[in-house]
Amino acid sequence: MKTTREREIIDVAGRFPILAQQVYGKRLVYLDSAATSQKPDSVIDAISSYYREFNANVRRGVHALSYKSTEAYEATRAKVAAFIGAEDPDEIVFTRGTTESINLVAATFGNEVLSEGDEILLTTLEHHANIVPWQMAAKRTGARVIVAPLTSDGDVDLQFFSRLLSERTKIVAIAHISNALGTVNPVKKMTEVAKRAGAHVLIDGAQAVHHQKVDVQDIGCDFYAFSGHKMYGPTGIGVLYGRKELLEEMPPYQGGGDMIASVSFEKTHFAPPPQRFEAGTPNIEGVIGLNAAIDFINEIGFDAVTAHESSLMAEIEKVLRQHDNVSIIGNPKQRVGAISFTVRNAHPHDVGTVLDHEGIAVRAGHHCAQPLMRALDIPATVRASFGVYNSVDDIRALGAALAKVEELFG
Ligand code: C6P
Repeated sequence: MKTTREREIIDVAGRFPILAQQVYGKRLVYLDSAATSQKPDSVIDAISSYYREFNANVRRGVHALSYKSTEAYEATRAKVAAFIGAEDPDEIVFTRGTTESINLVAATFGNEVLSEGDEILLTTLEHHANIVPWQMAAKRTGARVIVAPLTSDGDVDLQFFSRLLSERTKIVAIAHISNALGTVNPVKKMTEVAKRAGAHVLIDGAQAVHHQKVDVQDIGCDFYAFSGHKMYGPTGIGVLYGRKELLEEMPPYQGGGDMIASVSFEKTHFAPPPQRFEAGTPNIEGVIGLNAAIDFINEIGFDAVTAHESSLMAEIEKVLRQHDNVSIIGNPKQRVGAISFTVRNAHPHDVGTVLDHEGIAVRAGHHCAQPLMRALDIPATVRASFGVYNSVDDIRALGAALAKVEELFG
């Protein structure tokens, strides 16, 4: 017998047309949402109706279609602000994704505040997108990157983190949730201690905004970055939240159309934020799709999302523990959305391939977190990650397929 909640979520799964297919003659079980989520019909339809009904450039035209697209574009900014608890829609900058959001901050704010001898504090579990832009900023400015280690359970060592903070720390950049281990960082607490030390804080929320309610004002961070495609929205659209007074002081990231107040060959005056950071024709269809993705999440509600996903996490931990040859990587205090494991005698890529032939999509590799893999002393893991459309049946299918993996590599 299925519980009411399971039935509800199965209904949600029906809104994702891609999930109705079979692969290799098996029911598709999609457990790779941390790489990119699937898209509900409402997101697909919103993008389609934009192109069918009101495709026009934004903020430029003096015609009906352009008014309509501009209105939809700016309405999404307000919707995103409400979604993450920002005070003002002008604190929302549309980017290509988390990677571009972090690069924007590192290249503009980073250049302004960092100088020789300053420090940028990261943690061991960061995605490359929250490492490389800071290394580049450090190289430009003479600052250096320092790293807070993890405990043996895969949590950030908070005492060590606090000890690394000093008057030299200008920027702290931390993941809200690890894409590789699912570790949830206590970002509010970490922000509080970082701020007390005088640092500015950026949070990489790529794996968080769709799993739990995020309130940037409650967290107290200066910047918060995330991607549309991991939260049931389209690829190529992302968000940078920045506190207004900081965005106002920051120089532009790219120059071009629509980010200026006036241009002459002698001098250009830049537009105020957020336009200052949105040079060129933006990803309008992406913004329209993101709007529909937020509606989709709000319709389900975070209470239902977190209840469903924590029951999936409990089930997957139980199922993985039933396999003697499977080792779960890390045992963090709170794990959300993703879990990594290895199988004795089998390379993660081989495990991924066998699972694929059973219809199960997972990610195998270093998950763009090579320093984390090095710290864990493993080359790679198999990662199962999920979204609202997954069910306990999906987890059981993974368990049955793992039995085949063990048989093959036992
Ligand atoms: N992680 C994964 O399979 P983009 O590519 O810009 O949308 O997101 C980058 C990024 C930044 N931070 C975290 C914590 C992430 O998980 C990701 C993307 C995917 O884990 C693709 S590598």
